[in-house]
Amino acid sequence: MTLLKRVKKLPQNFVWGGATAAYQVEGATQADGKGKTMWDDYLKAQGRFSPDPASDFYHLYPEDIELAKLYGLNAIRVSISWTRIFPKGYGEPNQAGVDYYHRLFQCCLANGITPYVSLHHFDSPRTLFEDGDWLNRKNIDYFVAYADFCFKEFKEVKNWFTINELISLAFSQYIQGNFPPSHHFDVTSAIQAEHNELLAHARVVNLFKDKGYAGRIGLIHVLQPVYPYPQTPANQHAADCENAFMNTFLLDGTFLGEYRPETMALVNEVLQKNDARLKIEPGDMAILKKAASRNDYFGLNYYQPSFVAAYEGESTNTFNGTGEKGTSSFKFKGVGQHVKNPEIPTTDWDWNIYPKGLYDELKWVSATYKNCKTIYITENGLGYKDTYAGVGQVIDDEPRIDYIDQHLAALLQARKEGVDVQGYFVWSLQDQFSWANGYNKRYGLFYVNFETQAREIKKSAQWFKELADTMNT
Ligand code: BGP
Repeated sequence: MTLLKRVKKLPQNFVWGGATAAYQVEGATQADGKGKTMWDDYLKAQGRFSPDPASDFYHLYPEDIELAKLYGLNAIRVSISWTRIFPKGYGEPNQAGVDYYHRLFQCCLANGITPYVSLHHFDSPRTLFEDGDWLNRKNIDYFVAYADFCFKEFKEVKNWFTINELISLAFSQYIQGNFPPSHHFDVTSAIQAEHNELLAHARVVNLFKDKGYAGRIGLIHVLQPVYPYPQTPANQHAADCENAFMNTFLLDGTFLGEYRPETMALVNEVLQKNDARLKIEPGDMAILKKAASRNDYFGLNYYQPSFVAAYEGESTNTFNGTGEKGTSSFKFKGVGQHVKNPEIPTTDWDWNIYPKGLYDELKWVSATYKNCKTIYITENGLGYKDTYAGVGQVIDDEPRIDYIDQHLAALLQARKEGVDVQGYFVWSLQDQFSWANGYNKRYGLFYVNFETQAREIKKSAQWFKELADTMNT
């Protein structure tokens, strides 16, 4: 049966969304009292690219929301930039920032687009970052206060996410080194940041429920399945270690409120081999436990799996930030090294294209974590060098259509087998810069001409509209 026919079987309230993140789309990084994030000076010092004007969503959001509506979407993922609300991360709120988000949410609702809102998407306040970011437990108190403020203030929002992709943040900051503060294989900081962010999430969920705020709340993890390649007992063990460190530790903490002994055996092996430690303070696990059954849903981001072989040498990595195939490498002492599976196609940024990984993760999560009932795919999409075709010309992005088509088919298969997936957000709504790759890695359904800020339609947007229309007729 074709995808179109299968999509027709989805419930009318299935969520078709486009995803964004504040810092990646808004621009206006110094406007209207906004405080600095950990990125502003870092990007400048590294001479990477300017976060201004990005996709100028700060001013052009009405246009983007109208496009979303025209092309059949009924939802959008946005994040609130903490430093638009609290320029230092705490203290007095900045009214201009508060007003901006009211305007944005009201514009969404007026267009029949439901906002799904994250409180933290990689853009920690600069002041708090300098004090240790998530490694400093005081950061958690400030985050809880900021969340409480948002819940009280933005009554028009009914769907919340606390933090986006805890692992990507910790991993990029402290293992891979391509997010500030650019540490390499600082395993103690990575695992501690994971735990502290889980704690922050759990405290916010508990507050949301204890205070009886209206609406739903959850968090977002990116799941990157890990497969041994080739299949040998040693490579299987390497895959198990990486899976525990990257995925299971966080899912256990989120949905069980405990780190299972079998998970910790593998995580501890990784820690020991890297002379690393995790500090759990008295009372932490009770907070996680209380929150574990209180998540209303789970936001699952999926892009790619890793293929892994055992590796005991020193840790090293190179990062493909340019889109030149074959320039990335990753070797993590005592965990494993990433290898190329010749049967699996890759993107120009060396990301494996493997839709079955999404199916596998959906099945695994729903079978393993009974508290994880409702799932939204909150990000999925293809980073691609789209070719501009001129003003008013539709951009041909067939590979993106293929990518989304295959991943939706995996989602539908998992749904058919009983996994409760209630929505799909394509990453991304419009083109936006990529944190570690800049402006040439595009994901949008809508093309952004970064010179003029004009929007152009891509074929994938037309294709997405056909899907949405099919469902609604
Ligand atoms: C996710 C992030 C997004 C986005 C996406 C694509 O990890 O939540 O913000 O950036 O990945 O990643 P990249 O831009 O590195 O290709």
